[in-house]
Amino acid sequence: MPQITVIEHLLFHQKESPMATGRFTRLLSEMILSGKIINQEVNKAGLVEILGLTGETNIQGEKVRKLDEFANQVLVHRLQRAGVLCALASEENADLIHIPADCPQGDYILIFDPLDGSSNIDANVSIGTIFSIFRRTSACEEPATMADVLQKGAQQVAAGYIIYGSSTMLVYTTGKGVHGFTLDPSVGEFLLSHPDIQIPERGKIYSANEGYRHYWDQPTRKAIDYFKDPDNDSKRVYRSRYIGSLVADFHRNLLYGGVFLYPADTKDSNHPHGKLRLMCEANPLAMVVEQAGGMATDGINRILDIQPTELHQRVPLVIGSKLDVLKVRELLQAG
Ligand code: AHM
Ligand code: MG
Repeated sequence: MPQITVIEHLLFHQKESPMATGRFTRLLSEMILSGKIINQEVNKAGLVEILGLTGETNIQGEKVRKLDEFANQVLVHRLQRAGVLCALASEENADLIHIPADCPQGDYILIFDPLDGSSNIDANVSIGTIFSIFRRTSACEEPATMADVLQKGAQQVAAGYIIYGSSTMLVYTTGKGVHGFTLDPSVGEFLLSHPDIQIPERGKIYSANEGYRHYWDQPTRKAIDYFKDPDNDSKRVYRSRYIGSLVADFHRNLLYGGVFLYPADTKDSNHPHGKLRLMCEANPLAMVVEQAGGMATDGINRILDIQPTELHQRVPLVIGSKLDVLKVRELLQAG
């Protein structure tokens, strides 16, 4: 396969993609550079005790930051100054992040989870950066408002993630299929390694935190039991795989086929709608999975059709192979 970088790939497909404007390419370039910088730090995570603990001052006299704070700062700093955004929103920040007055503005909005799954860092488990891109809806003269940001996922113009794993990959879509690029550390470029990813129509894997079974409602328990039942109508017992790092669980199921579920539970009073966030986790992965031929619902409704009412709203998530997501919906509707 010829070695095609992600930017070359975007430019090659310029004619088909309304997203391949210079401004979008600039936005993606900044995401890529930020991802490479974060990747470098993630790779050093195991050295934290040698190099200095978080909150302490390291040997260069600098404060050592937690990796998720570091990732957030890199993304905010670089993207605020890229000249293509009118606002950003991060899982780590309660409010919208505006563009400084001395920086040029654009009309894109970036919503992201800087380092999803970061509680797994110390165990050397794959983690990732998830991103979602919208265009503002109001006129460009005024500062962007929350109304510009609270758009349905169906309005996303691009979405994807960078996974920091055994290799580092960028997976993204602009609404014309899903493409995966693997970072070649020897040249520092993301090279096309997974063109036009398609998720199998039915998978062999289910992914859910079954430790919470006691806190699920009865229909949810029944839906999960389906995947373990040798007499189910698909006549297959699914494998259980749950890393507890959404990007890693999602990425595996995207490539191998399967369904990931994070339902509502009564374990945590903060989670009557599950734990995952609509805007920075569910929406971008829903766009990716649909573009790959899969589905994403809150159990019943399409994720991309949910009208957000607040930035950090949570949503139950059932995402993956089409027939598996449909089966969960059928079982939940049956009650
Ligand atoms: P985070 O954004 O604070 O890292 O939390 C989200 C993570 C997801 O990566 C993962 O799917 C989920 O939390 C795991 O939660 P649990 O430990 O409740 O199964
Ligand atoms: Mg997260």
